[in-house]
Order: sequence, then structure tokens, then C-alpha cells
Amino acid sequence: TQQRDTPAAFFRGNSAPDARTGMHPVALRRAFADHLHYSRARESMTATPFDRYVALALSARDRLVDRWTKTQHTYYEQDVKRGYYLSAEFLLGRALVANLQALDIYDSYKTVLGELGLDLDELVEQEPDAGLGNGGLGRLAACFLDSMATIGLPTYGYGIRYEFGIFEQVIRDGYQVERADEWLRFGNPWEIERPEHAVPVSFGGYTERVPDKRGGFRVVWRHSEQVIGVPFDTPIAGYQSNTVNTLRLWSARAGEEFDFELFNAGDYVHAVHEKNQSEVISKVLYPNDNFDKGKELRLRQEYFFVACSIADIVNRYNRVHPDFSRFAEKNAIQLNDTHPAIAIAELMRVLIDDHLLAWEDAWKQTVGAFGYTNHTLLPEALERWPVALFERLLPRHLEIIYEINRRFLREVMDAHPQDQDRVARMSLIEEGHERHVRMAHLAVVGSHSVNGVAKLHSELVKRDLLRDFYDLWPERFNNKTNGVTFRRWLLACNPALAALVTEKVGPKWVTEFERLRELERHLEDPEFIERIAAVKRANKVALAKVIAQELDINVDPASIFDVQIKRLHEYKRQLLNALHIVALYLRQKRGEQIMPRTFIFGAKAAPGYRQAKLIIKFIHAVAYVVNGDRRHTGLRVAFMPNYRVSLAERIIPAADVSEQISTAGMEASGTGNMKLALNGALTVGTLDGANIEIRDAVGPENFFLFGLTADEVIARRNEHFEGRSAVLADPELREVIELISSGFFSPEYRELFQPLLDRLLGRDEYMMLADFKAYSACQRDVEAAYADRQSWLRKSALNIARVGEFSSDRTVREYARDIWGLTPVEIDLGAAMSLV
Ligand code: T68
Repeated sequence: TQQRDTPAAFFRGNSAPDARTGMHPVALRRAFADHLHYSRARESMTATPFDRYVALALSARDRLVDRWTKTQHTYYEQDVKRGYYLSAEFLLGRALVANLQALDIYDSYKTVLGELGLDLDELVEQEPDAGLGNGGLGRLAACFLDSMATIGLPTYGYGIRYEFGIFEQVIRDGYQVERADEWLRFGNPWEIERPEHAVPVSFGGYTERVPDKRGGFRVVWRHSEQVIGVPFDTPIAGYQSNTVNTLRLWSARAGEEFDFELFNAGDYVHAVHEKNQSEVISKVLYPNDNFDKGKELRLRQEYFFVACSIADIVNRYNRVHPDFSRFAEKNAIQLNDTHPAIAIAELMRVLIDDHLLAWEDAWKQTVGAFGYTNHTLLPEALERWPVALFERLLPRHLEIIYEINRRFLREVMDAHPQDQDRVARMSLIEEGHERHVRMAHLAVVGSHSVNGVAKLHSELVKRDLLRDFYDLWPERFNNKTNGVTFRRWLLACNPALAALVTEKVGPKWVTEFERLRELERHLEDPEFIERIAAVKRANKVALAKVIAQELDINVDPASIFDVQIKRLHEYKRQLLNALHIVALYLRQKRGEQIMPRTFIFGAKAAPGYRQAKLIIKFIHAVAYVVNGDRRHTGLRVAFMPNYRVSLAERIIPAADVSEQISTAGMEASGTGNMKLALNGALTVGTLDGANIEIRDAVGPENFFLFGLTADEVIARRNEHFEGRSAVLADPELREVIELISSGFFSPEYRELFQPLLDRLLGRDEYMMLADFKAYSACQRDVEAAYADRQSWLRKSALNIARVGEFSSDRTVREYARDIWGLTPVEIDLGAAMSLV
């Protein structure tokens, strides 16, 4: 019954057309039933929805295994150059739909489960999000994994298996309250633990010079602590391809050695306590986006996963290659921001101390292997570690960093004799009251490539953040504009739009983004335009239902759905959006006509970020007033709690307007901007990050631009701009500020929002008041444009058709070509491979 010529039969030859892993509906049904029975020990009466989800996940995983082992075997046999993506965060979200789609068995399983009286979409909802990241940086890593596997690049992701991912947000009385994210509580069917590949990781102690046989010496690190890193592997399937790559996440376990000593000393309780201490390393994700608090545990996390990953990479290479002269030729290691930058010192340590390479040889391989991606210009997000902390935790690495610095500064002085200021600016060590290690400088000096994540951002990296380094090594600097995976952000999240696109341009757009352009040919077809409208409408109805269920707010699907979804940060300016909502509220009160609009927010604030948390409260306070207005129903505000990947998948397909309103020069790229445009939303945006490139791509007439440019922002700051001057110049803004100041939105405590106003009226660091008037005018243009329905729909369709270049497939191909030197590898499922 399980033949290859079934509806789900395969791309490049079926692997195992048997009852166990076949794709025929009969095999799928059998696999599901077997897993429910044998893996979960359940039957139809006792099985919970979660059991059924796990049974389904395991049967999907089974179907990836053959491809997975063959992919890894092929990489080994062909001794290919590998790429490694080191990231402290992977914001994966759910895996089930992505894997069913990759295997092309989504539709078959929907039917099969339907026949059993089960709804696939309900089982999908059982899966908790893998929330192992904060925002854009972590989600970018997840999109890249998808693209790398789909393109067929021999790559691996390395990170931390946090027991608790990004916190769960609940709203109490308008305030954010954090709850632990227990995503592993009921088990994770996708991962495979590999305790046999565990790696010991050392901390603390001191270093010693011991004589070697050649009359020189070698350095030995006498550590004082050891932790064990246990890898958990998750398959990353290419979309309808034979490639299945590995995401390897490390979990901390107590090392036995000091356990033992204490145990023998009879202090059992203390021994168990120490065990807990080492296991805290992989306990929890630090919940800060674009902010670095410099906590010891964070440095431990970073070194922990880096040391495990470098050991793994070096071992994999060393099994095949007797010496390290070809290391950089065979390995590319990408640093996702500076969080894994200690890898540069760690690889040097391993090559020199463990494998006895000369410094120059080790350095050549290190610089040849590493690439560094910068994701932010914000000074508060740049990692700087106190030298004293480094010395205590990683004494050998500090020595190596000093030596890197000594040689590097000699080079700077050779190029610029007499320029002591430059030497001080460029040093890996920041002098001052407390000395610090500058991780970005380490990352630049130890890499052959440094890239930003959008054109403007990369230019600002060269011009401002790393200007001296650009002077010295202009050839190292390059741009890689971010992208998003169209599999998740169109095909999976918006099936109706995806089906319409496929009907018009064929199915290949899923992996060949250029084909989206062909949609433009259908723009004059009124039927096509109406169908886009119908899809959007249906998605809005579906989201309205969720909003009614979750928030008990009734929103009109005919109103403009205006969406701002991203981490809460002052520079992202959710507060500017809220001020504009207050202005609309006032206009309505005055009897002015406004276009019905539903403002939808999703945002988590870092738990320690006071101002951000107050902005969440403010949005709720505005929502309370606006939604409670019985005489005017045109305005609604819905703050959706616990914004996360799976919630984004519901909001984005329903958006008409995409708010991308960061202070120019501050959002490195943004990626939500791309997802929303891909789903037909029109952007209201500043000239910041990738907005600029999106506007160029979709055409300025299909994008609502406003606000100061990055250079104008700098000029305003230099002129000591104050927000109160903008208030004096704009009567509408004045009314808004006065209403808030009067305590109208916080009658129980009229000063509640004063801290927000103080900042706005003073330095207005994020230029919210400076940009208010332009924003408000731009939003009037949005209203006018929406009123012309045909024209709006056309703009929406043009956004979809023209954002192909923002596919992460394009981005990853550029990394592979320009930085990694990687090429796709064909995986032949028919290849012989011994299974036992
Ligand atoms: C984001 N950065 C950028 N950082 O803000 C965004 N920071 O513009 C860009 O599109 C995205 O990266 C991808 O390039 C972050 O998301 C963090 O989350 C972060 C985490 C820990 C410490 C500092």
C-alpha cells in the first residue's frame, strides 16, 4: 500500500517506502496510531490532545531521520567545508507545520486525521513555542537555519538549550507580569539527547607555564570548576529537499569531579547544591533585547556554549584531518553578534594549548574561519566585560586576549605612529576606573568579515561605530541585508494568500523568491485584486475572533488593522503610536470624521526596563478609555498579551498597516517590516534599517514615509533639541500632552505617566515629539489612501509582489558566497550506508 506514486510521494526518490516511514496515507495513519500506542501508551479513550500532538510529531520526525543521517553521512564522506552559526538565541517557535510542509505531508495528514475525527490545526496548537530568543536576532537565526537547509548548505546551528525561554507575559490591571516559560515541562519530541557527545567545560583557577620537550614552555590552565555540556540535537529540514541539518543546543550538567570530593568528604547536601549551581548555566534566557547588563552568569552562558561548540567543531575536523593547516579552508564560523565572540580566544586556546600550534599559525586559521555580524549600534547593547571578572572566570582567555591586543596595537601604531588616541580607542581593553574587555573589538580583530544587517546600518557601522577599524581594514566590512523565510512567513502562516500566489505564479515561489514578481502581471485583473481583498478580510475576521476570545474586545474587520508587534523599546517608539491614538481620540471627540481603525499591539518589555513597562501600562490606559467610549466606536486598541512567534503567525496575515517607526539610525534592520509587507500590509515607516530598502523595492508610492533622517536626528541632538519646543509648535500635540498630563488616563493616580512626559518634554532622546507632526500627517495620508479601496488593494498587491529580495534565502546565499565560501551539497537518498 505504500508506493512512491502517492500524492505525497517524493521529490528526489523516496527513502524507505515501507509501512514505517512511507508517505502514503495508510502509512501515515499507521505511524500516528503506533506512536500513540507504543510511544505514549495511550488509546483513543485515554489520549490527550497533547499525546496526539506528540504522536504526530514523532511520526514526522521518523520521516526526517533517514534524510538526516544521510545528510550527515554525505557531509562526512565528501569532507565538505562546513558552516557553523553560533548564536546565544534561536527563536524557533513551533516546528510541526514546518516539518510536515518540508515533508509535503501536511495535506495528507490533515485528511488522515480528519478521517479519525481529529483536527490537525487543533493538534498544532498543542505545541509550545520554542522561545529561545528575545526578538529579531534570535528569529533571524531561526530563519537562517530554514534557508540554509532548504538551499542545501552543509551547516550547523550551535546554541544553548535554555530550560526556560523568553518569559510568558500576562497582563494584570494593565501592567506586565512575567511568568516562567516552562516549554519543556511535558517533553520535547523533536530533540534527541546525545550524552555520549558531552563536553567538559572549565572555569576559574589559574594558568601555569610548564617546560616542554623542545626547551620552550606550554601553558596549562588549572581550572577550579568544571561543567559538562550535553548536546541535544534538533533536525532542521530543508523545504521539500533531502537535506536535514542539525541544530545542536547544549545543556549544562554538573561535572563529577568536585561533586566527588565533597561527596567523599561526607557533605552530601553541599555536593548536591554545587551540582545545582553548575546546572543553572543553561536554566534561563536573559530577557533583554538590545541591552547588556554584564552579569557573571551571562558570561558563563556565553563561554559554556562556545567552548562546547568549538570542541565539537575541532573534533569533527580533527577526525578527518591530522593537522590544522586546512582548518579555515574547511570551516566557517559565524558569530551572531558578540555573544559568542569569546570563541575567537577559545579557538586560539585549543589550537595553541591543546594542539600545540604556533601563535601565527593558529591566528591565521582563526581569522580565516570567523565572521562577525553586528546587530546594533546602541551603546547600551555593546558587550563590555570587567577585566576582573574575566580574570576570575577565564584566566587563560584573558591572557590570550592581551596577546591578541598586543600584536594588534603594534599594527595600529605602525600604521599611525604618534596617534595615541587612536590606539586607546581601538584597544580591546577599555581603560578607566574599571577596565573592560570590548567584545566587539575582539570580534572585528579576530574575523575576516564584519557585516551589518541592512545597507544604512552597515554604513553607520563603518562611519560611526567601528570607524577606526574600517580605516584600517576596509576590505573586511560588508553588508548583508536581513531576510525572512517565506516558508513560515507566507506559506505556513497565510495559507489562503499562499494558495492564491501559487495559483497565479506556480508553486516555485516558495524556494525561488524572484517568482513573486510575476504577480505584477495580474495587477490589472480585478478578480485577482478582489481575491487578495477577500483573503485579507478572512484573515482579519479570524484575528478579530481571537481578539474577542482573549481580550473580550469586539473589533470590526472592516476597520483598518494597524499593527505594531515587536519588543517594547523606547527607540521603537510604541509611545509615539500611542500618542497618535490619543490625537485620533481627541479628533473624534471634537466631532471630526476619522477612518475606523483597530490598533493592535504585541510587545514584551524586559523585566527590568521601567520606562518600557510604563509604556505598556500607558497603552492599556489609552485602550481602556478608547474602547470604553460608547458614543464613538471607530477606534479600538487591542494589546495582545504574550507576543511570540506563534501569535505573530496569526496577526501578520491580518494586518493592513505595518508600524515601523523607530528613531532613524537606531533599528539596525528590522525583520517584522519584511513579514508584514510580504503579507500585504502597507508600511508606515521612518528611513531606518531595512525600511529604506523595502521602500525602494515596493516603490515610494506604496509606502508611507515620515520623520527625521538619521543625520537629522544627530543634528537635532547636537542642537540640544527639547520636546517642549515641538509641543509649542503643534496645537494638536499640545492637546495630547495636556490630556495625559491632566491625569485623564490615570484618574486613580494622576502623576502615573509623568515619567513618560518628563522624558518627552526634555531631551526627547528618541525624537518622538520631534517626529509627531510628521507622523500624524502621514497617518492622515494612510486614511485617505485606505478610502480609495482599489488603489489600496493595488498597493497591497505590489508590496507582496516586490518584496522577494527580503527572503532569507537571498541573505543566506550572500553569506555563503561572500563570507563562508560554502556551496550546496546534493543529498542522494539512494546512497548506500550501513545502518548497523
Ligand atoms: C535585532 N537585535 C535588531 N537583539 O534590533 C534588529 N540584544 O534591528 C535586527 O533586525 C535584528 O537584530 C536582526 O538582525 C536584537 O534582536 C537582541 O535580541 C539582543 C539579545 C541579547 C542582547 C542584546
